[in-house]
Amino acid sequence: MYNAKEIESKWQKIWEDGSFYEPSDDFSKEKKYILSMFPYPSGRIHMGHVRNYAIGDALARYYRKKGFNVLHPLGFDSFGMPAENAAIKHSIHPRKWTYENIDYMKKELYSLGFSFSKKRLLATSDAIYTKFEQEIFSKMYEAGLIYTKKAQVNWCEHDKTVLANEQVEDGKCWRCGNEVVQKSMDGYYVKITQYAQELLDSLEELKDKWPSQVLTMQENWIGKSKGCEFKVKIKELDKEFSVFTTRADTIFGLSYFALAPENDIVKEVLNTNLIDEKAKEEIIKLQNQSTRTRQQSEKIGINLNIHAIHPLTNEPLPVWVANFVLADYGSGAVMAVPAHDERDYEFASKYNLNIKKVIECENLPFTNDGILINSNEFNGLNSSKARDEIISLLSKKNIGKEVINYKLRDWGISRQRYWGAPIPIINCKNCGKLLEKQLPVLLPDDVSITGEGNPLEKHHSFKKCKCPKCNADASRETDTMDTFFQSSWYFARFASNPLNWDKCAIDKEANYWMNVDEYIGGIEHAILHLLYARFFQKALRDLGYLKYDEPFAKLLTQGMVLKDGSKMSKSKGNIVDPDEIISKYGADTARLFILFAAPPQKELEWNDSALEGAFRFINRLYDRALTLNVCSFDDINHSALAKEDKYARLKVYEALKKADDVFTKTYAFNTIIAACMEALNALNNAKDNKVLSEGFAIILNILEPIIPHVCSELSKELFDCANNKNYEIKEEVFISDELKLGVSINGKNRAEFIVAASATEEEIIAKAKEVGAKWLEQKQIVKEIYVLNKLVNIVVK
Ligand code: ANZ
Ligand code: ZN
Repeated sequence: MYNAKEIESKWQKIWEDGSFYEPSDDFSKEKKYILSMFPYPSGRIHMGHVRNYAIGDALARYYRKKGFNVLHPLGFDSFGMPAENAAIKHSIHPRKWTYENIDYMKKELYSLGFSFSKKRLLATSDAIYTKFEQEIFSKMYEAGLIYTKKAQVNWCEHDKTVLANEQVEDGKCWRCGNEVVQKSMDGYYVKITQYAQELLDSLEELKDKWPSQVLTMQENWIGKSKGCEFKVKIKELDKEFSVFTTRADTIFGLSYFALAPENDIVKEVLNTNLIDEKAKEEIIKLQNQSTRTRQQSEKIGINLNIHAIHPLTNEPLPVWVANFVLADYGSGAVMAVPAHDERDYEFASKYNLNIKKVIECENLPFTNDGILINSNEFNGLNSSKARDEIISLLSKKNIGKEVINYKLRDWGISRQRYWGAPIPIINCKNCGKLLEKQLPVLLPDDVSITGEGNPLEKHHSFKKCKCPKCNADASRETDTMDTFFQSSWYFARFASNPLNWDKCAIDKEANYWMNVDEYIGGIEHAILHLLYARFFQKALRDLGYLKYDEPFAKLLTQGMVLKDGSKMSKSKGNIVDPDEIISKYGADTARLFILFAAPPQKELEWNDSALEGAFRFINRLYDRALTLNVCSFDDINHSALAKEDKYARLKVYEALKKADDVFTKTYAFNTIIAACMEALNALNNAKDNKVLSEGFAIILNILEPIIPHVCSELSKELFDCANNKNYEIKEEVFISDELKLGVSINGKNRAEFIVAASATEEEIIAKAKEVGAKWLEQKQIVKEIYVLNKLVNIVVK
């Protein structure tokens, strides 16, 4: 009887003791670097993890079997907020919480038989990881790739703390319910915008290797737009401001200007009597809202009671402040053309502003390109031509110029929290900001985490230090880094020899292993993580750490695991715990179910009966295998076999043929599993011992990456070997005694027919004409061509 527990713990021990899953340092071998995104140590693994790692493990085991040198590491993305939340809620130290979770999850993952390298296991909160992360930070800082600037953060006045976006609920603090305000604070920024164009250009390299949807998301996030920036003068103040537009062709439809609440002109107006107190209060309220809140609420505006001069018609136009204008895009000011822009239209309708049609159209707003009307000398031009001409007119007049804008913003990495990698900077009142010389700068353990303020700020000694330059009393930076900083280079760290991990951030061996050949993870990381990692790769290349331009050669985004139609989550109470599945059915059943239930890219609906089906299949495979009378099968005489045996072989080799395609291209593991099931059914009717032995050897070989324990066990039992050889396709299996051929007339497929494989060409053509007689009536045959083993092509007049 199949005993999953016994078999699985036996094989896990064999694999572990034999260090089977450590990559070799024979760099002459062809390599495959298979990486599933590393988990956050939240406490227990969930079905999403099982799916993610079952896919990666199947690929890793497949390539090992094919003779590749395989790197398949695992780590933990172990800094971040949940550890601090646990500290606040359960008064447990974040470090303790994190490392206990890691220990537990490690056990869970190993109990699934995943073939991770043990020597490369890392947690990003390890001191040694922090040390080299701070080194990378320092190199970037020196290269000008990291800088500081003032920026808006969410601030709770009651808790005296900065809040992450997800800690702001309906504009209120998640802990105390106080209204959240925007506060300007110094922060550290990574100059990812310096690489905007390259990040866009090299998406080309990833075409057909990454899901196209992800490429589009990256492209939109970078958001390149070509447009025009021009200046306008204000009538009532001796001031001007710039606007950015991608639609210079609609300039004659301009009917008002809209400014971001942060625009300098708005601040200027707040100091005058041009608007009343009530209007001023409303503006300040807008300024205190986060960009997110502003964008989620309806369009709101306040008339500033000033006018700006249209650059071509000299008409004075009203200037408003509006919540939909972004402070940090373009110049934080919009030339509003309500007839041809949705947002402007909504806004103008609400506040009764002028709407002027300047592109030929039926209904407003009309936002496409078209033919210009009501636009003086530009009437009749199409939009694209008009844009060029209007931009060149504006630049001739010295009012404007062509500019390229990116939506991509520099990446703010300062977090005012404890459980993160400290930013290695010292602030000296004489010398300014200086890099720490002694790395790593580690977190003190004796902190009290209450949710109020930044624990590092309040610590008795962490801040105290001497300036490395003038030796004056100085203070250590208390910001820690965004956890995305850690996940932006872990893959390069894995690629370095662990024996060098205490010597450098990334060693030379990394260039052998990089890039990641197969990267597997959730679609939720389609934008930020992948973009930051791509940026890091390029920056690390320019800093001399690595050679390649792109970190992930291929990307597979796995679908979600659902139950009753919605994502499995604790809050919905629809979690299925992998541990329970493993203890009831075993790891192989869990792996088989998850890879069989749906193609990996698609959503997977949980199904208890399919899980039991997977278990039954393994049982059948096991029971049947042990009844075999195994013999050597090198010399099967195919043509002498009985019909059932031939058919069984055909099914076995069909599965084998499909396997390469599945593991290297389509990842449709469900289809290869189905093919093995079919083959196994066919083998039920087979009688020949050689055929049966061969069939089981091949099926166990194909399925080993998916259900490794039971396949290893049976291979050992039956064949006394690891059964990891490469079975060759035997063409004779596919040649049947009969041929199925097509008849095509003037290139159109018309019919099919069957002839004996021994038939001559003449006989075949004669038969084809007979079958195709209906289409040959009253036609003259010009040509007859027999395409070997495929079809007869008849050309008629
Ligand atoms: C006039 C106009 C007319 C516009 C029209 C669009 C349609 P993309 O293409 O996404 O880059 N814009 C400029 N700065 C902005 C800001 N800080 N906040 C919000 N919107 C801003 O968007 C460029 C367009 O977005 C610009 O072109 C501008 O509106 C608006 F029929 O100018 B347009
Ligand atoms: Zn100093």
